[in-house]
Amino acid sequence: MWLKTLSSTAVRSEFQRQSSLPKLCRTFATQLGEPQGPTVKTEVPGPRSKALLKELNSLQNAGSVQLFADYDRSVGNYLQDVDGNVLLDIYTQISSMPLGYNHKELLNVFKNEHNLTALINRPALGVFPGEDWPNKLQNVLMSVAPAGVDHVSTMMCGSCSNENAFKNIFIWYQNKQRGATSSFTEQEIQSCMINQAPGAPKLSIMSFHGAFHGRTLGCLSTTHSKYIHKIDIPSFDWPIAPFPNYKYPLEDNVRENAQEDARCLAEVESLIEVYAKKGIPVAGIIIEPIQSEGGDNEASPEFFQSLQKIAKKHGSAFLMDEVQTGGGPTGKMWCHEHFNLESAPDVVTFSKKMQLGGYYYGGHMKPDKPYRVFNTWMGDPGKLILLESVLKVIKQDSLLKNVEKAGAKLKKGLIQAQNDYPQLLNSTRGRGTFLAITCASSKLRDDIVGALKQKGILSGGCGEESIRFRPALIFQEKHVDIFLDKFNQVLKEVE
Ligand code: PSZ
Repeated sequence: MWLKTLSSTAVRSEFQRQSSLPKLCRTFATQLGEPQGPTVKTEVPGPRSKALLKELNSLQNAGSVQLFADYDRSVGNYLQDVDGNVLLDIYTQISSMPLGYNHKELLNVFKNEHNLTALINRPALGVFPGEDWPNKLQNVLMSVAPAGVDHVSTMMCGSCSNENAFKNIFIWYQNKQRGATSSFTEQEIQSCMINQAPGAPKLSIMSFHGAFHGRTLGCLSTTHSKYIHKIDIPSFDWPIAPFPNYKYPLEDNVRENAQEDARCLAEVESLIEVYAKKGIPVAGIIIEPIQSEGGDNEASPEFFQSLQKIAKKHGSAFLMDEVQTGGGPTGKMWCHEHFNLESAPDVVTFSKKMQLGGYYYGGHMKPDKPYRVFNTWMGDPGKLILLESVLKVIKQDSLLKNVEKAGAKLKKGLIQAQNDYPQLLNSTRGRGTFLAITCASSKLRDDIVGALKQKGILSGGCGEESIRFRPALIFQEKHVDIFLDKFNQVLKEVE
């Protein structure tokens, strides 16, 4: 009908040309192998990306968009953009693609009709789960659960997982206070409805400076990486402790860094006491095993061990946010497995590489009544089926070993680059391929990330001055070579 409104035949024939183009020319990733290396045909973003950006900007603020991708033609470690540029992707959709683009196993998942029905008939899992849901949770999510946690609740995204984990912690904390009487008082029931104590108690979640735990309203009170995430949004008065700020290389600064741990831990304990006195007790402590958005800040296993002890001593739940670190990029399924904790964290949240959000928790944290942690979808079986295949490939192809191997080579290359250009780079750090390097300034970091993109490498920044490495688990030594070659070209140029 709307075609009739196109008056000129020229416009009509252009429309027909464009609409037939993709059908005639389209080659899908299924027919393509992974490219040998990046190819850059235009500046990035190119003209087609820029035109689409204009279109999108008329509908929303699209200022964060870097380029438009052609997901039909992206393969493995390579993302193809709409201008035909092929980029080696070491950022992978903010660290959320475990097997890269269009992995064969994942393309096959929905060829199975049973799986397809799970995708189409998205259930409200809290009320009408499918017959195989308990079995899938057991065989997929619980098969990779961190040792010592035997429960799981699925959610939609990272923020949603932390948000609900906080609620779960508050419920647990209040039930502890009630002791044997698990029923609510009339006063609690009445007061919670008007946001007042005792039904809506003053409780807090302790977080760390530099942390990122999501942008939803509760999570945002524990996020402290960039002001733009927080400004104009009301926040809870919850305690914020210092996160260790280490000197590198670690092996040359053992004593100073141990002192730094002690300083931060003392502050944690003092803040717990201050907030207890203020009448806002710390019900839980949330921490990332490596602060990701905040700049890939690491803390030692000893720091985490002591922090867990402090949490236990004060009756606060210990929540590990593995949204970015989880799913294998550090060489273990969960980064906190590197820390040798004396017992499991009370709660571990996940999302990103795990395909769906959620949190693992110990049985002691299980809410006592239904409907207390609840929403419509409570996760997505379609994503769990994808995760099932992801985990199968991780095992079959020994991808955690691959991460260690590729990561070791990448780390060695970064250390070499920092030794070659000490005026530009320092503080190479991280585990597996979850690595970062600090640049001499914010501007230099942005220049390097920008120049890498023009050479066909899609990387990302974190913190003020760092470049972070977040390749897929299928990133191999040959990809490291390609990256290091381009990286060294860029360093020569910006020197
Ligand atoms: O700017 C943003 O909103 C970004 S950039 C990277 C993230 C978010 N990461 C998400 C994230 C995370 O890294 C950690 C440690 N915890 C929670 C989240 C929130 O996950 P999403 O974005 O899925 O809500």
